[in-house]
Amino acid sequence: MASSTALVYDEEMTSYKLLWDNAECAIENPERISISYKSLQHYGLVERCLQLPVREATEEEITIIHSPEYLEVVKSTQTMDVEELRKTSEKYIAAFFHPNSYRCAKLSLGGTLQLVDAVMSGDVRNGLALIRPPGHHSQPSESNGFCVFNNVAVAAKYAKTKYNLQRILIVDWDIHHGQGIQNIFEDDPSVLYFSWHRYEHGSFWPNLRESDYDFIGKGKGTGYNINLPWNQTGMSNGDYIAAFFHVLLPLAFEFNPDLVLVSAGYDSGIGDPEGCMHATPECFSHLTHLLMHVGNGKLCVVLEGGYHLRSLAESVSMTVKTLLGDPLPRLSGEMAPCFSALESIQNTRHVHAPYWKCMLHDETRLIQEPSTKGLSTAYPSHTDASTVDEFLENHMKKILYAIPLSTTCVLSPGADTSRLPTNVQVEECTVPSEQIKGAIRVLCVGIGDLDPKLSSTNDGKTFMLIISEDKPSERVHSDYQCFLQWNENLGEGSSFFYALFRFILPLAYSYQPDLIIITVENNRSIGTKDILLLTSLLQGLSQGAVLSIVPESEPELTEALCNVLAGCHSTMDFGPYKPPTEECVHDLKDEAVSMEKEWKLLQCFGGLPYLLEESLTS
Ligand code: X5A
Ligand code: ZN
Repeated sequence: MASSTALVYDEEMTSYKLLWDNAECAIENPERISISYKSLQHYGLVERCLQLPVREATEEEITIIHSPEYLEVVKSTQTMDVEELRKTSEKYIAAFFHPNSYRCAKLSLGGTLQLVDAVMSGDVRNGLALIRPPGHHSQPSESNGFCVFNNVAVAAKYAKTKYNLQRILIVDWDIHHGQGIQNIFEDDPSVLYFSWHRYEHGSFWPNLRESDYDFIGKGKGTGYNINLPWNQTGMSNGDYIAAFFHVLLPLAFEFNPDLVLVSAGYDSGIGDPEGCMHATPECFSHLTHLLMHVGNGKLCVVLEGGYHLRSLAESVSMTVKTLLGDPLPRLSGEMAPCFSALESIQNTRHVHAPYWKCMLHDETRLIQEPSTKGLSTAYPSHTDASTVDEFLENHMKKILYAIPLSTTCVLSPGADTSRLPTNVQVEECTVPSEQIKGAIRVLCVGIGDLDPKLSSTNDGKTFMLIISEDKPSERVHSDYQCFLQWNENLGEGSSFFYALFRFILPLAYSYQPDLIIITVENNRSIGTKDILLLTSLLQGLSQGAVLSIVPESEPELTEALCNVLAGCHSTMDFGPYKPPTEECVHDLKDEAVSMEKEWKLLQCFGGLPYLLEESLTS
């Protein structure tokens, strides 16, 4: 199994630029990728990646999506003078051509296809293409929004044909709606397209009615186009992570793609003059980490927008660092979605509920009159770019402290160690780790029947989450304790996704532990793969500090867990999707509703969030 990460970059893609005055287009400049590449060098990430050369996409590849007539137009720009270039550019919306545009667009697309080939052939596990021009706005016969060829859309069709793939997931975290990708795949159920975007009820570019949450695809593709419009600026880490937990991830795991492509625009990050959002660079580590678990880990991250140079460069670096398997920095900021984000999430969930088994038993209500409707979103026009530079300078220092991490496996004397990964240290006694003593907040996840009184404290220093077949008869009510009833006979691996994404992870991210202890009892009620997935995802919290305690009677689980803890992922096939039962969903909802005031990422359950109920009664 390939363990490496590919990086696609070529300086030649800096060889085109805007040749006349145009404030709208000026932000898409060559420095975007050269400075990002410098940042990757600065963090020592370039040499850790497999560096892939770019190549020109062939005409045949370009015309997988684009019309021959449009290809001829783009080709003809090579020999134009500035006046002709300007005239041609004006035929399209927010587009500009340079004599080198055609060459760079071919390299940009070719580079994307190189990445797809490296991932699909198994040469690498995942990778990032640092390219320009971007692609997601481009239409079959139109340049749009700085995009010439639709890199990700071509890549999806190319991969489907060449590798005979059944399903591809495209995650578009750029802050603009990738209307090009939406148009191309709107009636295609083999490509699930997810996009969040600044929308403000249609007042933000590209101002399309069909970017709203209720555009869900057409014909056979109905239900396979997921729009999550942001109706306010200033969305932060808590909003993005809530969108992943409550919208994207449950659907992505049900969809079970063979390949994940990310239209990775970093204009959704802090300081960006287009997005005006507040997500900090490490947020992209977490988004990346979560997506690394979808399908079989085949993940291609392809640059789209991103116009604040420092923010872009830091976010790109955090993405690559995560692709390489480094421990994640803690996600900063308040782990609570804002009210407007909750409304958007709820509406998107509502319109998709009829099409997805994982939402079969959800009670979702449509919010017809979002609180932001008719309001002009008054945001401080632009946060000063240099203020953001300063902020990022400090912020990155704070989050990038190095924690030397290794994995230790403690076994009873004489136990068989031959099947453990070689980078795991084996010890024969219990280690009262310094990390445990020093930890401020410990999340204990007990799988199987456990006596909650054993480890229960109510001082906030420990949180006890028990996943077992039966609810305990005697129950202590506490903000730091909860029970999740989950039954083995519901089958291995399938329906547990629901509990994982909609409950366990939101809770864990809200609590923000420094250390996670997972204990597995003999009478566990969830499957081996469930435990592995849970462990791997929880590693994204607590900078990777996870301690697992497994009964000696489970050598296979021990071996597999050691692999996960040591960062040697293996592909996990969960088999056909089985939806959660109605009982489980209702049970989980009750639990979530009782805890959402304290652990705010749990909001988004069922009906109206408590905030609204409060505002209605007052
Ligand atoms: C790729 C991308 C944005 C175009 C904005 C035009 N394009 N106002 O981020
Ligand atoms: Zn964008």
